[in-house]
Amino acid sequence: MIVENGKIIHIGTNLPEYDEKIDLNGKLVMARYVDPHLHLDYVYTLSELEQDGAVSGILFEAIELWPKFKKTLTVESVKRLALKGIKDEVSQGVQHIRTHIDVTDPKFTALKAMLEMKEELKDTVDIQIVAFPQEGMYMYKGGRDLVEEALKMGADVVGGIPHYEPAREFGEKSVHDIVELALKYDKLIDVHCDETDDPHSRFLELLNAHVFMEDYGSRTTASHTCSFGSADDSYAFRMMDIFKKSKIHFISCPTENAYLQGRQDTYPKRRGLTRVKEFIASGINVAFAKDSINDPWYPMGNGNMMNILDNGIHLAQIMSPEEIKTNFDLITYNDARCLNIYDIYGLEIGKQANFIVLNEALCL
Ligand code: 17E
Ligand code: FE2
Repeated sequence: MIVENGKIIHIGTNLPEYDEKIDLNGKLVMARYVDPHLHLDYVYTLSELEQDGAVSGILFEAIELWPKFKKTLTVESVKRLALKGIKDEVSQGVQHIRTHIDVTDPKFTALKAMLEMKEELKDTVDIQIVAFPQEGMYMYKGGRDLVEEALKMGADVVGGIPHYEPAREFGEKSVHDIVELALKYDKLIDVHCDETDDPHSRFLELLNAHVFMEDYGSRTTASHTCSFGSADDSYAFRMMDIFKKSKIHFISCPTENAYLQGRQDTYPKRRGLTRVKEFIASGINVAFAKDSINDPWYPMGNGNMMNILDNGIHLAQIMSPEEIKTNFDLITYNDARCLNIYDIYGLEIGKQANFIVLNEALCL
């Protein structure tokens, strides 16, 4: 590979002589890891803020606990803990992070911290910020307007959490708001969508229909979509036809949702995963993400994307010889598509010369 001015200009075996040569001794050069969904304002808050996390392990309990944590945050504390999380990830090969930052806070403490960090760390890691209303656009008074303000302050992506709104109608209203705000401010969309086992939670259907009609699917991601894993097959396959048409992206957080979902099932217990295998088979873009490191939702975690991939391919049952060939894409190329950075990303001529080198050679 020949690199010039930060770009890959040549790939092959018969390369011309060049000024500086680095021999990697047969090690494996890989496209950089991408973590497309991480809550950097939450990382390490569980241990460091000395509060209790969700005892039940149920998502909604953790959301109810969060305001107690949030009250104690300062710009400095968010930056200190987020930096720990970023170091965990960057030291293990992650060079792009999309982070959901809670903006249901009229002081925007976490957002201010993250906007500063994005700028300060821009030579080390690329950070996309989602304006995420953790406590809801309507469940939290004025939540929708706080999202709009966060976009004006510099957030890159519109977030939402329709399944947490107090009634279906308000969840639907929030989906309309999300798309309208994205169009108004020319932002990407990434929604915490149907993060529940309830098969009647169908905000994904509305989000997808909306972005399909606006021709905005390739700039939209639906995160979690756990309930789609509980949906009836005839409904699911009909929906997948329309996902394909809209070009919407999906992000699954396999370790997080395996931990959080299925909690009110006795047996059989659901795995909390969306239909990763079927999305791949249907040509719908799906990527894996971490979601949490040591927060009220999830006590464990580190920045190792290979751990996410390992767990994810087990839970999604994607290990046939054909599937294994594209498994790495779930923490690299597919994630870059969600982030809309495909024009600069990847081991190809003309792309940014950022990549990782693994010690082990790959045996296929
Ligand atoms: N917030 C949320 O709504 N869902 C999650 N899985 C996390 C935060 C980690
Ligand atoms: Fe999340």
